[in-house]
Amino acid sequence: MPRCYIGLGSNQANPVVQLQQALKALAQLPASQLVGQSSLYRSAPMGPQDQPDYVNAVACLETALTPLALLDQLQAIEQLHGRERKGERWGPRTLDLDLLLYGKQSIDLPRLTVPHYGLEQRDFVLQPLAELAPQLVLPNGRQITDLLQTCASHGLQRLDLVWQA
Ligand code: A4P
Ligand code: MG
Repeated sequence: MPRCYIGLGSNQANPVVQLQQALKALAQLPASQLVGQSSLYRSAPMGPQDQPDYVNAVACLETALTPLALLDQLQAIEQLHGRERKGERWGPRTLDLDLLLYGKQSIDLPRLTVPHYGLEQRDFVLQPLAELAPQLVLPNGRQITDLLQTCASHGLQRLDLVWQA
């Protein structure tokens, strides 16, 4: 089964609890197995600055779901968490689940771009990914650890908290 990486983010309604519940939901997805999760990280907001800090993490799934079926499942979990799409780019959210990587595939569909478009520029994605899979190489041949050294910093701070599915 392909190995997939999911980015989790929240900056509203108790972000740590949001991510904890999302991890449990990911562990219960059909035809899938949760095989890893990074630490939780606090980060300053990218985009509008008049919003709370985020908590971010990355989870790793092995799944027999197709990429679009997995996206459907991720969006259903977001909806269960009261996510409202208000249209403000990079605005605050209770829960954001991004499909970062799906095996070694590159996907370019109207609803789904993989690798996720922001992956290479975001330390709050790259750092937890590097923690989970330091040897990871993107479909374009770039190494996670190399990208991490050149991307902008959002003052990432690893939280000393245990979270479990
Ligand atoms: N979509 C296409 N590709 C994907 C993919 N790989 N994974 C489509 C998930 N969705 C994908 O998503 C919009 C559409 O993208 C979906 O309908 C799906 O079909 P969305 O979740 O409604 O949009 P969004 O997340 O509000 O927009 P955007 O621009 O993707 O937001 P980002 O990039 O996720 O940024 N600061 C910190 N520190 N930490 C954060 O986590 N997050 C954001 C949101 C802003 N600032 C942040 C953080
Ligand atoms: Mg998103």
